[in-house]
Amino acid sequence: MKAFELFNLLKATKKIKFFLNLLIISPCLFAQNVTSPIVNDNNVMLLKTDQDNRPNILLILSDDHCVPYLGCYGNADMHTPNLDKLAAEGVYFNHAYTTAPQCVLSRASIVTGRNVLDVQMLRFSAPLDKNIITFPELLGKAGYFTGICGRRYHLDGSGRKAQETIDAFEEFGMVTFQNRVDYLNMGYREKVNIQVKEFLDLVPEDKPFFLWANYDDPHRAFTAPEFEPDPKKITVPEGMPDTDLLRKDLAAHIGEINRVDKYIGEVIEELKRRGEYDNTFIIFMGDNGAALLRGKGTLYDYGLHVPLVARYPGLIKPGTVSDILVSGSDVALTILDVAGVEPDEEMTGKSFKHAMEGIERENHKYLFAVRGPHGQELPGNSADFDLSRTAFNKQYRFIYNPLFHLPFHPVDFAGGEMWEELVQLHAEGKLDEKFSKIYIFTEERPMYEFYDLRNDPHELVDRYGDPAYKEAQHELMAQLHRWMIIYRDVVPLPIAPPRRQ
Ligand SMILES: [Ca+2]
Repeated sequence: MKAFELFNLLKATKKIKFFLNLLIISPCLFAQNVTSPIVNDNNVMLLKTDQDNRPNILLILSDDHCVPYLGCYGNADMHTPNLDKLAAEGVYFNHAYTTAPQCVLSRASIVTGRNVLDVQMLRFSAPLDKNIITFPELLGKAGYFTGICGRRYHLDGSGRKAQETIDAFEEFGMVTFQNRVDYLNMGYREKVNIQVKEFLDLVPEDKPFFLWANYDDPHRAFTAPEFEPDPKKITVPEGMPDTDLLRKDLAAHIGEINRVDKYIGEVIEELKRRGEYDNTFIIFMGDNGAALLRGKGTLYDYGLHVPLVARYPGLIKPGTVSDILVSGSDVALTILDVAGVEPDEEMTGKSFKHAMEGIERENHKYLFAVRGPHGQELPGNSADFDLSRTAFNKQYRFIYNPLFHLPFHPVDFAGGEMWEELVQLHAEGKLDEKFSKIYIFTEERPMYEFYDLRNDPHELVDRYGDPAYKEAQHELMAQLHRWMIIYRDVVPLPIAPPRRQ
C-alpha cells in the first residue's frame, strides 16, 4: 500500500473514531458544567468541552539560532519581516533559554517538558525512551492530528550508526516516533514546506492539527549568499573580535536566518490560503544557540539564549513583550495549556500562557542547563565531549566545568579560517586583551565561572571569587548542586564535601 493510500485509510478510520468519541462524550456534556474536565476514550483529561474551538498548533524550530538575531530583537542587520510581523501581531520573549546548547539534548526537553538529566538524553544521539511521554502524543490522544517534519528531529538516535547500534534499537523497539505521531517525515530547505503542505492536506476536516516543522537554517555550513548583508556594514557584537573573516562569517550566519524567514513567510501564506492562520497558535523558537563564538556547545548566553515568538489572536494581544524567564522545557506545558490538554504528571516545565496574555508572573527563579557529548568522539576536546553545567537567572550566571582541562574547541567551526585566524592572533599576542582573557583562547578553562549579566552582558569578566559577589555566587552554586542531586547527575557535584579530619 502506498503511503498516500495509507493516510487516506487513516483519515477515514479517524473520522469514524471521532464520531464514536462524540457518542461517548455526549452524555458527559449534558451531565456536567461545560467547563468541567472530561475524560475521552484514551483516558486523556480534556479541560475544555468545546473541542471545536481548539486552535491548530504549529511549532517551528530554526536550528542553532540565538538572540539577538531577529529583527524584532532590535538587530538592524537582520531582514526577517515575517517573524518580526509574527512578533508584532503576537508576543516575543526576551529571556527564553534552552536546557542545553545542542540539538539532541535541547529538543528532548522541548518535546518532553522535562530537563535533559531527567529524561536521560545526554548522549548524542540517544533515542528517547519509549516510556517517556511527549506532548504531541497527548495532543494526539486528545483528538489532534499530529505531525513532525523537516530537518531531523533528533530523538530517534539520529546520525551515523554502527550495525550493532541499529540491531539494539530494533531488538528493544527504541525507534518510537513513528508511533507517537500521525505524520513523520524529514527533509531540508525547500522540502520542509512541501512536507508542511502535504501534512495540511492530510488533516481530517473535523480535527485540529499539531505540526512541528523543523528548519535546518542557520545550522552550518552557511549556504545562503543571496540573503547575506554586506559584511562591512553589519555590527559585530561587543563580545567578539572585529576581524574581516569574522564579519564574513557573521554575515553568512545572518543570511541563513533571513532565508528561513522567507520559508516561514511561505508557510504563513499557506495557512492564510487555507483560512487557518488566525485559528493557529504559531510558536517559533531556536532549538539551541548559534554556532558562533561562545555559542552552540557552550553555556554562555549565545549557546542558550534563543528567540521565542508566538502568535494566536484568540489569546495574545498584538505587541506583547514578555521579560519572564522561560526554559525550553516550558514549551510542551504551554502548548498543552493552550490546547486545553492535561500534561503528563512527570512533566516539570511550566506553562507561560499567562505571559502571552500579558501577565508578567515569573515561573522560575533559576534556570539550569547542561552540556553533553556532541557526536560520537571520545573526550579529546570540549567540542566533542563536555559535561559543564550552569545555573543562572537574568542577573547572574554560574558555570561549573568539571572537565576544565579539556582544550576548548568551538562546535561546528573549529577547522574554519575565522577561528584559526583568531587562535593565531591570540598566540601572537595580537588579540585585544579583553578577548585573550576569555577562556576560549586559553589553555584551560577554570573549574568555576561567574558573570554579572546586568553589568557585563557579554560575559567578558569572570567574577568568580570576587568578594563583592560572594553571596550571589554561593546561591547559584548551591542551587546547581541541589538540582544535580535531585536529577541524579553522574557528574561529581560542584561543592566538595568537608575534608577528612
Ligand atoms: Ca541545533
